[in-house]
Amino acid sequence: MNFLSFRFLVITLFVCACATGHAAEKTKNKKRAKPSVVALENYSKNPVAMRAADDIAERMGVRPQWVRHMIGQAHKLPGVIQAMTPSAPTSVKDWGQYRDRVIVPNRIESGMRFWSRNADTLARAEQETGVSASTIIGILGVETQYGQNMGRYRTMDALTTLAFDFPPSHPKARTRAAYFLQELEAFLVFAKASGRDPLSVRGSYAGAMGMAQFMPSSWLKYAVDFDGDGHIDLFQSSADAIGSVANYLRAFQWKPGMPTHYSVAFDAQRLDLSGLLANDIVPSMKPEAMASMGAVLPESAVRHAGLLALIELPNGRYAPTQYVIGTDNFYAITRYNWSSFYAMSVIELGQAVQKNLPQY
Ligand SMILES: [Ca+2]
Repeated sequence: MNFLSFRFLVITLFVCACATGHAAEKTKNKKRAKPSVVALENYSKNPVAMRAADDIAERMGVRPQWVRHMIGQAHKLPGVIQAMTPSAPTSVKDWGQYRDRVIVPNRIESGMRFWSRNADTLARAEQETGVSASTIIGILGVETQYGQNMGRYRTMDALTTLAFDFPPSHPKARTRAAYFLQELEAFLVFAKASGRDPLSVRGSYAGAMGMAQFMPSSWLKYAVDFDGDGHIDLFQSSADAIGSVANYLRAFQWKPGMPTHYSVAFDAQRLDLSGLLANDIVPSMKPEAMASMGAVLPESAVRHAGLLALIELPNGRYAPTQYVIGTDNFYAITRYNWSSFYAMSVIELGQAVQKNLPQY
C-alpha cells in the first residue's frame, strides 16, 4: 500500500500541514505550508480527465455528470507532483538513520496507550488471523502514529493529480499514472458505497486513507468491520483499523506462529553474498542452501520449515551493513510497503511497545 518510503515533501501552494502517507506512502514535511491566495487549477476543463470520468461512470453504472463533477472539482496539486518527481540520489541508504526517525519515545508511548486501550481487540485479531498484535501495533504506529497523522490532502485532489499529471520524468510514469487512475476509480466506488462525499475525504499525498493508510483498492478488498457496527471506518474505529491490518497481512500469506526474521552471521571462507542476495527480499532459499553459501544460522532458523531470504540493511557510509534472515512473515509486511527498512521498523516498533507494556 505504501509504495514509497519516507520522502520529504515541501508544500508550496495550499493550506495543509500533512504528515503522513500510505499503506502505503509516507511523507515528512520539512516546512509547514502557509495559507496561499493562489487559485489552484482544477480538472473541469481537462479533456483527458473528463473522458476518463465518462469511462469511470460507465463502469460504475452512475451518472457521468456525477463523476465529471467530482473530478472536475479536484485541484491540481503542484506539491504532490513535486513529491513524485525523481530527484538526484543524494542520500545513502541508512537503516540506522531511518530507524532513529521512526522508533522514537513519543511513538512508543502512543503505541503503549493504543495497545492498552485496544488490548481485547488486538487479542481477538491475533486469535482470528494469527497475525501478532505487536506487528499490527508496529504498522499502525509507523503509518499514522495510531491515527494522529492520517494526512490532510483531499484524496480527490491527490489521486486526480497523480492520475493526470504524474511527472513525465519518472521512469515509470505511464504505469504509475495508470495505477493512480485505477485508485481514483476505486476511491469513487468506495465513496459511493460508503455514502461519503468524495471531496470531504482526506489522506496522504498518494491517496492512502485512515489509521491504516489503505489505498482505495485495498480498502475495497481488505478492510473489515471489526467492531461490528455495520460500517467499515478506518478513520474513527481503532477496531476496524486493527482488524483490517490483520486481514491484509493474512491475505498476503502471513503464517501464524512463524517468526518474522532470524539473526545471521557469516563464514568468511564460504561466503557468497551476491548469491545470498540474488532474490532480494523474496523468501526463496532453504536453510541448508543458505548455509552452503556461507550463512551461519541459529538453530531455530536451521529448523525453519519454509523458505528464507537474506535481508540487507545498509547503515550509510561509515557503519557496517546489518543483515537478518527474513521469513514469509517479513515478506508479508513488505506487501504493505515494499521496503525492508519499513518492515524492520514495523517489527522493532512493535517489539519496543510490547516490551514496555506493564503485563509483559
Ligand atoms: Ca466498524
